[in-house]
Amino acid sequence: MMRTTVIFKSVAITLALLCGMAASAKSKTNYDESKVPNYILPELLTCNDGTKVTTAQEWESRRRPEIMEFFSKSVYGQTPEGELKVKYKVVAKDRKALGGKATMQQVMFTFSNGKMVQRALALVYYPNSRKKTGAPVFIGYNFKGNHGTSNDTKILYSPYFDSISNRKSELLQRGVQSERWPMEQIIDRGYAAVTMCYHDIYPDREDGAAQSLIRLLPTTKDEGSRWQAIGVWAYGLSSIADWVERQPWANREQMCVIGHSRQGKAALWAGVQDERFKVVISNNSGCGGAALSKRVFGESIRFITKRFPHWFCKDFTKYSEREAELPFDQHQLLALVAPRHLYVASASLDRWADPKGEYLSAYHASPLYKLYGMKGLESEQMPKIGEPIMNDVGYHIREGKHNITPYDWGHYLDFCDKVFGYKVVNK
Ligand code: GTR
Repeated sequence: MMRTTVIFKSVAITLALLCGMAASAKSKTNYDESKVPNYILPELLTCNDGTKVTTAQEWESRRRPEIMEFFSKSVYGQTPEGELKVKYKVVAKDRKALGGKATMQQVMFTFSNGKMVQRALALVYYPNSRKKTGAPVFIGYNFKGNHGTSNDTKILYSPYFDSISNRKSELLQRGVQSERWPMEQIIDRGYAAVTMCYHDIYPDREDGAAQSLIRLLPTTKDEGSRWQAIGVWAYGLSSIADWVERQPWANREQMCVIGHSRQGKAALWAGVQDERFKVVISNNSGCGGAALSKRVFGESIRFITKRFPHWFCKDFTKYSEREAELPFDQHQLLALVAPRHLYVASASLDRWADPKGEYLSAYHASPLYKLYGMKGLESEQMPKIGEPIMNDVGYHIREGKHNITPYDWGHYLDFCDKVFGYKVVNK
């Protein structure tokens, strides 16, 4: 009896070890181009029933809704209908910011559904030079609080950081990510910028929902397609646009949404859903953002849904280690931006985000731009570092690590100047 147990146990241990080895081999991140599976990308211009799309009108009425449905039911989750009441309060203003070139404002957003409220603080800079004509505006989140974007002590702590200040004082560091929001560079080029800490909208933690805007909005019955953090962050970006478009200093026809990395994923999803964003910019957004999932290079669906279970809707996990079964891929998400302008950027050392997958995704979205008589990316070959492409779809790859830098911003500013027809100023 004992012997049998031992044999049984050792078989079980061997089996467990083998399974463990298989699982870890399976889950090993692929950084080898020769190991990219032979994937077939889902068709952009063929409807689910096989009908081919040949006109922009057919795309808008038939194919676009099919792709939209997939991303909202199986990737990011459904954005609920219904609007929240929002009160805006200017809590600080400096008409002579950045040496007099800009006006700085800090605006408290108080979202309410009549029962609960959520506060989020926007940091705004607009150029005094374009006060009369209205400036084009970048809208995007920051990671470390508004105070993390600048050394200026007039900039208040974002509400989320106020709430945790006793616990993690290192998060209260001022200016830690100032190079990610180079306000002076943006202002010198005649642009406005509005940023907010993404934790104010949905704290980026597994249990963040309880402190997020999600509490205030109705949820969909189907649990699998219920929205989570990326969906809510996207909603927050549109809420910022609701305020910006009413500001006299803003050109409401020139709102651009921008995001780095996880915020790039949210910026894409916001840009797809909200047509007021005329330029949509994804900086190093990687898996679940611009990069093609079917290449399974760098970060995978398995990793991202395990490590960040609060980002995508639950149904997205169905494709964990089953990328080949995805009926859609991220090039179709990018195509949903057309005919508005799209810019995708990568960094050479950012293999986790799969630069080639980000490029190819924008390339494979380009037939849609052609359908609209516009010019997307024309070559399957990635451009070299330092050779940005500025067609109706823009792309560049920067030397270096996962980040958003003044170099990246320089290209975004050039692209937007081209899209909006501005003469390049103060470059
Ligand atoms: C990583 C994550 C990526 C990306 C990145 C970031 O840990 O795996 O998908 O979003 O974080 O946001 O910097």
